[in-house]
Amino acid sequence: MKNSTSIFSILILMATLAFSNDISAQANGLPCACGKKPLATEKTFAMIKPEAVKAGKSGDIIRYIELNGFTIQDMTKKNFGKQDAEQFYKEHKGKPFFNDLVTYVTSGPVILLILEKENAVADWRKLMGPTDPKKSEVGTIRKMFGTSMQENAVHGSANPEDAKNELAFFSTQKTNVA
Ligand code: RTP
Ligand code: MG
Repeated sequence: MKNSTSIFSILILMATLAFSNDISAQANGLPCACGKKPLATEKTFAMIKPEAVKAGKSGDIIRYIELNGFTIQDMTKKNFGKQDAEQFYKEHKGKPFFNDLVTYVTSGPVILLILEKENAVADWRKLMGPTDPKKSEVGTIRKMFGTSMQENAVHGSANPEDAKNELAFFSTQKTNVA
């Protein structure tokens, strides 16, 4: 009788722990094993741009990224060469700001990141805010850390196709130690 009571108590304890884990996961906005299918995560590419790195803002930006539910899956600090920058921003070749953009992005070290969470590509663009910090909403990174249309603190992949290409670009940058 005593044995069956203690087995029963252990079962109750296990069920309570499982239930409370689900509750705390939900309270933190994290995916939980609540009997539902776990949410699929997605990866996106991010970059902290030279003026933000130079100004010592990268720590605050990374903290803010994590506070918004992203996991830093990988990260590296790099100096972009001219060719890398031209290749990376090739969609803008021929636009009036292209040469300035290449000069800017090669002006100092950048921090390249792979971010992971469900809906990472769209959510990261949302957290960044629009290109012009003046048009960005309160709470976006560009509003808080950007200073001009060009010096807007961060980059993010525009869509899942760009994310795929830029994640591959990250791998080449990480292995290519300058
Ligand atoms: P990003 O690619 O860096 O995430 O920025 P974005 O999508 O918001 O903007 P995009 O049109 O792709 O422009 C790339 C970067 O070029 C600089 N820019 N300068 N002076 C200008 O008119 C101008 N326009 C764009 C910015 O650094 C912009 O983020
Ligand atoms: Mg862009």
